[in-house]
Amino acid sequence: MEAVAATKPLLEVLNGVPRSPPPIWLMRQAGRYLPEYRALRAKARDFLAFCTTPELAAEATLQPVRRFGLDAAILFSDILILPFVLGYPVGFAEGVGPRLEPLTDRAHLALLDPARIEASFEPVGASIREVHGALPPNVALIGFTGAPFTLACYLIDGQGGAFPRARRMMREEPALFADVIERLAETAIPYLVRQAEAGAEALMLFDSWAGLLPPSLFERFVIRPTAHIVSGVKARAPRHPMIGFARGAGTMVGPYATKTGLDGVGLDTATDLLLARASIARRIALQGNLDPYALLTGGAAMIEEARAIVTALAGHPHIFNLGHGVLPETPPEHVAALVAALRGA
Ligand code: 1CP
Repeated sequence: MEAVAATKPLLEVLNGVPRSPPPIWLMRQAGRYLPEYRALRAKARDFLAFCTTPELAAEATLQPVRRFGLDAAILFSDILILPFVLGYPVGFAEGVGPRLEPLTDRAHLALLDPARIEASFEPVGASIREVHGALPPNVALIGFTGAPFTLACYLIDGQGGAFPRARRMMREEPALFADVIERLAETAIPYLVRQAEAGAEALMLFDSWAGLLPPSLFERFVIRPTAHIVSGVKARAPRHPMIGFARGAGTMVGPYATKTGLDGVGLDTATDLLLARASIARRIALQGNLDPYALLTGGAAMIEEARAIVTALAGHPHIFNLGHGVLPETPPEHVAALVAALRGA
């Protein structure tokens, strides 16, 4: 596998070296708030077709990098593309979100077929290769998937929300729930390794609903499977840094960073940076955590909040980001102003 160049600012920080100003990218940096995205999106039949057509996915990935000069591109895809690649019935309702057949039993579990990765990975690989070839030399490409717990939530409930079915299953049918988590962890490993082989230079796990769990279950369904994925990926792609984002981790963010082997940890909007910094080893990069609503509103208050984040993490390896994704109503000019202010322009 091609060695990862450590000269890109994002990769340097993930190797534990602080940089000033910090590298910048934004979760959901591609999307509906960009007019060029809306124009591109209109060319695809539906969201799944958009994600699995390499020319379209590659172009959507590159748009925000081109417009704002960000330090990272994140593959345009979705966390639910992993179950889709495994053969699970996954759909997206236009303008609403994911709609899946709710996973209720072992017959559904069998629809997450590890043998399918080999044959079905290719549109993802082709998108990554296309982006990799077109990126400016200082910009790193991030590949990703959903972490097992968050994917289990969408699979078991069939859609976003408060995930009552998943939260009952983990207590009422613990063996089935544990097997779902295990299957998702086992398949995330080759899915991420293949992304690395295709040209992704850093790998990220989104655990957007981790904050639903009490500490003992967070340990079991977030930390343990994440640690398993990290060691499995690193056995085959040891030079590819990994970032985890366990939204809502709260006081579990320290154990999440320490026990998983991750190289970087995403912090959500509610995280106190000084507390997080005190509980996380200096070698682990911290990513975050501007409130997406500060970006939506823009102006002097946004710049002030962004600078306070940079100050709080000065001297620690820091990747500037939001605490959650860009909101669709965000004026693109606010992103340009944020990047300019952070780069000292
Ligand atoms: O109509 C459209 O254009 C579809 C909207 C959309 C987009 C733009 C969805 C459906 N997914 C995406 C892209 C996406 N999703 C990316 C692309 C790269 C980028 O960041 O620029 C990424 C990284 C994701 C990850 C994702 N999907 C997460 C984790 C991050 C987070 O926001 O917490 C989650 C939870 C999803 C599920 C999902 N997919 C789409 C929607 C609307 C949702 C959330 C639905 C819900 O919970 O109700």
